[in-house]
This record gives sequence, C-alpha cells and structure tokens, in this order.
Amino acid sequence: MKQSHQLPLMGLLLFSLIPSQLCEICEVSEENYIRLKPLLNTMNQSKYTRGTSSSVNVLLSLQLVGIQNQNLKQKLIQQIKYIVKRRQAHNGNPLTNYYQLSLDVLALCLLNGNYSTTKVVNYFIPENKNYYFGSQFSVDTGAMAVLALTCVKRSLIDGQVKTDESNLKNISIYIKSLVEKILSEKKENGLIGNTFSTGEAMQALFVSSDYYHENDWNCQQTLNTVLTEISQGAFSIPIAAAQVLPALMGKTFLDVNKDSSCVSAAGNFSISTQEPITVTTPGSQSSISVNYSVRINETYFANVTVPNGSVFLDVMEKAQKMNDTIFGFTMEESSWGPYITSVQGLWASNNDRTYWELLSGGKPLSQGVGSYVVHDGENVEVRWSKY
Ligand code: B12
Ligand SMILES: *[C@@H]1O[C@H](CO)[C@@H](O)[C@H](O)[C@H]1NC(C)=O
Ligand SMILES: *[C@@H]1O[C@H](CO)[C@@H](O)[C@H](O)[C@H]1NC(C)=O
Ligand SMILES: *[C@@H]1O[C@H](CO)[C@@H](O)[C@H](O)[C@H]1NC(C)=O
Ligand SMILES: *[C@@H]1O[C@H](CO)[C@@H](O)[C@H](O)[C@H]1NC(C)=O
Ligand SMILES: *[C@@H]1O[C@H](CO)[C@@H](O)[C@H](O)[C@H]1NC(C)=O
Ligand SMILES: *[C@@H]1O[C@H](CO)[C@@H](O)[C@H](O)[C@H]1NC(C)=O
Ligand SMILES: *[C@@H]1O[C@H](CO)[C@@H](O)[C@H](O)[C@H]1NC(C)=O
Ligand SMILES: *[C@@H]1O[C@H](CO)[C@@H](O)[C@H](O)[C@H]1NC(C)=O
Ligand SMILES: *[C@@H]1O[C@H](CO)[C@@H](O)[C@H](O)[C@H]1NC(C)=O
Repeated sequence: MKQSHQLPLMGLLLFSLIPSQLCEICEVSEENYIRLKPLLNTMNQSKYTRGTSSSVNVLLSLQLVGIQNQNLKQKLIQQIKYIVKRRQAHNGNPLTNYYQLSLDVLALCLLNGNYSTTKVVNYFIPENKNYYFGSQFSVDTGAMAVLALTCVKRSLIDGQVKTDESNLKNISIYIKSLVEKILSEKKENGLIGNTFSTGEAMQALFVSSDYYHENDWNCQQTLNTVLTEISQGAFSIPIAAAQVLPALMGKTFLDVNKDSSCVSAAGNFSISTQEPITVTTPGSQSSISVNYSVRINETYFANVTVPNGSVFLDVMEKAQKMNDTIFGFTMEESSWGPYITSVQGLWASNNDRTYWELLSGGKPLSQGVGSYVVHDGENVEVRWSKY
C-alpha cells in the first residue's frame, strides 16, 4: 500500500472530473445557497504559489459540489501534478497518521486499486491508539476511516474485491464502533467534535445510516449550526472551507465516481470577486496584554503586550524578541497555516508522537497560531505534549 502512496490522489482527482452525484439526506436548500458564498469566496483565496494539500482539497471539494471553473481548475491541476511529482521525488511522504492512511485507502478503493483487505482489517481496528490524540478521540480521523471502510465494504459486497466473509464482518463491526464514537462527540449545539471536524463527520454519517438510529442524530440541527458558524466567519482559511462544503451540499467523497447529477443548481453560484468575510478589528489601535507560557517540564512565562486583534503567533514573536533563549521557536507553513515545530530548540517528532500543543486557560485550542485571535488578560500556552 505504501509505495503507491501518493499516486492515487491524482487519479482520484481525475476521476472526480466526472460530474458527481446522488442526492442525500439533510443538505442546504437551493434558496440557502447564498449562505455558502463566504466558503466559495474563501476557497478562491487559495494560494496557488506553492504545492499544498490545501489546493487538492479545494479542487476536490469544488468538483464534488459540481462547480466548474476552468481557470481555477487548471491552476489547481498544475498544483496537483507538482505535488505528485515532488512526493515521488522524495520517495513518498512518510505515513504519519490514520487520517492520511484513510485518505490513501479511500483513494485506492475509489480507483479500484490494488490493496489488501486483510491489511485494512488489521490497521483499522477501532481500539488502535492512532484514532486518538492523547485520550481524545479524533473525529476527523474516525470520519475519514468510516468513509474509507465504507468504500472497501461496498467493493467487497459488489464482488469487485475478493476476500473471506470474516473480513467483511469485521469491517462492519469497525464501522459501527467508529460511528458510535463519532456520535458520542456530538455537542449540544449539533457540532460533532468541533467546528472543523463537523463536515467530515457529516459525510461519515451520510454513508453509514445503517449503523445508527434516526433519533441518534439531528442532521438539520448540525447543518443549521454550521451555517451560523459560516456567517460568523469561522471557515476563514481555504482548506477549512473546502473540508466543510461537500457535506453541506449533501455530498461525500464516495460520490466522486458516481455520475448521476442532482446539483445542477450549484451552477447558479459562481465564485464572485467579493471579499470573504474577515473579522474586522476596529479596536486594533489599542493594546492588550496576555500571559504567555511555555511549558516543558518547567513553566516559563511572560506578560506580553500586543495590539488588540493580534493572533497567537504575534504573541510568540513578541516574546521571542523579549528573550530568544526561552521563547525562541520555529514553524513550518502547512495547509492549515503556520505549524509550530520547535520551541526552545525542542523539536516535535512524529516518531515519538510529540508536538507543541496550544492552549488557552488550560484548554486545547481548535485553531493554529496563525488564526487564533488572543484576548486581553488571556492565559495562552504552548505545551510540550504527546498524542
Ligand atoms: C494528524 C493531525 C494532527 C497531528 C499532526 C502530526 C501528525 N503526526 O500527523 C497533531 C496531533 C500533532 C496535530 C496537532 C495540532 N492540530 Co491537528 N490535525 C490532524 C488531522 C487529524 C489530520 C491532518 C492530516 O494529516 N492531513 C492530511 C495531510 C495529507 O495533509 P497535510 O496538510 O500535509 O497535514 C499536515 C498538517 O495538517 C499538519 N497539521 C496538523 N494539525 C495542524 C494544525 C494546524 C493549526 C496546522 C497549522 C497544521 C496542522 O500536520 C499534518 C501532517 O504533517 C487534522 C484533521 C483535518 N481535518 O485535517 C487536524 C487539524 C488540522 N488539527 C487541528 C488543530 C487545531 C491542531 C492543534 C492546533 C491542536 C492544539 N490545540 O494544539 C495542533 C497544532 C499545534 C502546532 N504545533 O502548531 C485542527 C485545525 C483547525 C483550524 N481551524 O486550524 C484540525 C482540522 C482538527 C480539528 N478538527 O480541530 N494535529
Ligand atoms: C496486488 O498486490 C499483491 C500484494 O499486495 C500482489 O501479490 C498482487 O500480485 C497484486 N495484484 C495486481 C493485479 O497487481
Ligand atoms: C475478524 O473477525 C474474526 C471473527 O469473525 C476474528 O476471529 C478475528 O480476530 C478478526 N480479525 C481481526 C483482525 O480483528
Ligand atoms: C438559479 O436560481 C434561480 C433563482 O434563484 C432559479 O430560478 C433557477 O432555476 C436556478 N437555476 C438552476 C440551474 O437551478
Ligand atoms: C478570485 O478572486 C479574484 C480577485 O480577488 C478574481 O480576480 C478572480 O476572478 C476570482 N476567481 C474566480 C474563479 O472567481
Ligand atoms: C479589542 O477590540 C475589540 C473589538 O475588536 C473590542 O471589543 C475590545 O473591547 C478591545 N479590547 C481592548 C482591551 O481594547
Ligand atoms: C501566568 O501563567 C503562569 C503559569 O503559566 C502562572 O503561574 C502565573 O500566575 C500567570 N500570571 C498571571 C498574572 O496570571
Ligand atoms: C522532563 O522530566 C522527566 C523526568 O524528570 C525527564 O525524563 C524528561 O527528559 C524531561 N523532559 C524534557 C523535555 O526535558
Ligand atoms: C502586563 O503589562 C501591561 C503593560 O505593561 C500592564 O498594564 C499589565 O498590568 C501587566 N499585567 C500583569 C498581569 O502584570
Ligand atoms: C533570558 O532568560 C534567561 C533565563 O531566565 C536569562 O538567563 C537570560 O539572561 C535572558 N535573556 C535576555 C536577553 O533577557
């Protein structure tokens, strides 16, 4: 499964150029399409200058919802070719987590590629610690796994892939167990996990309705909450918008190679040149102070003053200027923005499952340093953690 690792992505995308579809339960009605506009505008801000998985997500998402835009598509296809090439040159990306494993299995499965069902059954055991970050079940990861397993299950049932009965049975058991875990992360307002995992959780629940009762999930409530979050500018980076859009239009990744269509209406909203919703910061002339801490075994902290409206990263940069030994850090650009790779010279490692966790008031943040806006008097922290 590993050597063919990144290639399937390309094929998946080519496949997805075939118009998609199947109408699903719970989706945004046509008269509400206008409420999805901020997402499309944000996706249009996607930077094409560098190959990131962000552009891949944007393209996939646009294809899934049936929006055609030649200019945008050409640029994105160039990017994907570039990514595939680069990954081949680097002898494949190391497999770092189950979210990526699920994406790969899904791609192989959708392309009717060659994969071992027995390996899938061995890897995807719901008790595997890779579904968790620390003690927290990762809804994004679980949802992606449900999509992958559902695809595999369907090809087994269709007889496209041969296997013994026990594998099929185990896969069903896994899906049921993962769906339970996903549903147990449902919040009172309908979000599943957090704002950014909800779209993927919805996709997983769309394809697995055999595994839960109608009363277990109020799809409409979830949908309404997501629409509210859109209006508040929550999906302000292209990849966040790309990950939530398909579910809102009733689409899942399993639809990419279906060709009946019921989203002709989607052609109605072309991407406009309107500015995306940005959080305005009228109070940006004034200053705020935050208590910034670096916690390893010891805790180091400082009172850092930054302009009102600053993000976490601004605080870290200011602190670094104050004392480079204690607050020095490095970061790496990723599809979700800047990712903190080291602080005080201590590097995060996939092998050791270590990372720099971001917290506010002792609670993990659901955004990165480039997006999270800090508040006056807040206690923010970067903590040396294991997942
Ligand atoms: C795996 C994962 C992690 C792993 C990454 C390392 C590893 N071994 O893979 C760990 C557990 C370390 C991690 C950490 C964090 N994560 Co994370 N992570 C994911 C997850 C489940 C899959 C990412 C992936 O592999 N994508 C597939 C590959 C092909 O794409 P990629 O772009 O190359 O993936 C890389 C980046 O995504 C990067 N990464 C992972 N998380 C984050 C978060 C941020 C803010 C950034 C900039 C980069 C980044 O690591 C990936 C592997 O190299 C996503 C879920 C999702 N929906 O995308 C959440 C997700 C991206 N993470 C998220 C968050 C919030 C974080 C943290 C900020 C949590 C925290 N409170 O500390 C930290 C990052 C802090 C920092 N140092 O800057 C959010 C981002 C939401 C947002 N609006 O910004 C997501 C969407 C989960 C969620 N629903 O909340 N994460
Ligand atoms: C599929 O992969 C297996 C090993 O994983 C190999 O034995 C088999 O020959 C492959 N089949 C095809 C058609 O490539
Ligand atoms: C699959 O299910 C069978 C029983 O149906 C069980 O004996 C076996 O251990 C399972 N395999 C895995 C990898 O869990
Ligand atoms: C586009 O929207 C208009 C009104 O908003 C509607 O009358 C028309 O049928 C829609 N077009 C398609 C292709 O659905
Ligand atoms: C994206 O926005 C830019 C302006 O920011 C505009 O020139 C371009 O036409 C837009 N692209 C699409 C596909 O709408
Ligand atoms: C910071 O700006 C926000 C509006 O963006 C305002 O509500 C808040 O009172 C300001 N805080 C300070 C301390 O100036
Ligand atoms: C700042 O944070 C540190 C620990 O992170 C704590 O010990 C200290 O009391 C905090 N200071 C204030 C003023 O809250
Ligand atoms: C933290 O303390 C433990 C126990 O004293 C030690 O084993 C570990 O190496 C320390 N970690 C770091 C990053 O300094
Ligand atoms: C942090 O510094 C600011 C500006 O110097 C000051 O007004 C504030 O009282 C300080 N906060 C703490 C908790 O020391
Ligand atoms: C940074 O902090 C360390 C430890 O408190 C101290 O020894 C060093 O002098 C500080 N450096 C600067 C430039 O303030």
